[in-house]
Amino acid sequence: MKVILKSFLFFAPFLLIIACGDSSTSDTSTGYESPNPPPVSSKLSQPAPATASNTAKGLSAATGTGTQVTIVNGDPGGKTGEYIFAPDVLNFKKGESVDFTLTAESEVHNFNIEPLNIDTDIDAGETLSFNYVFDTVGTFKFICIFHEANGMVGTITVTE
Ligand SMILES: [Cu+2]
Repeated sequence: MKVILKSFLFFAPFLLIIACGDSSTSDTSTGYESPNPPPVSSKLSQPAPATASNTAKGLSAATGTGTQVTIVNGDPGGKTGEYIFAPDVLNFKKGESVDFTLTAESEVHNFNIEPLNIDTDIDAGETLSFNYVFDTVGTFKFICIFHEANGMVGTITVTE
């Protein structure tokens, strides 16, 4: 009796291997992997289709109701043909809620207003958006930290 049990235990792993081998050759090679990945990928893809542009990391999502400002982060490989913010001069009223939409042309760019703690990178070809309410009156310089020396600077003026 013990010998039979022992031999069954010895052969059991082989039987499993054979069973797995049979079904994996009749299926595609991903047959055993497929039950898990789909839920993961569908979770990841959920936030993306919500809007055409993604929210910049660490900033508030665009409201869709504030002042809409679209800025192109230009570069020599893009339509603008130069390192530039287009537009580079913006004027707002104190308390104004602004939805920014930033598009990087052919390089990685950045949008930084240091005193307001606004700092986000924008990957090449990517569009990011965020909302910001300007509560402080003043003149604020915005820059691309990568291309400030190349002239990627702009000015936001907030008045009463
Ligand atoms: Cu740049």
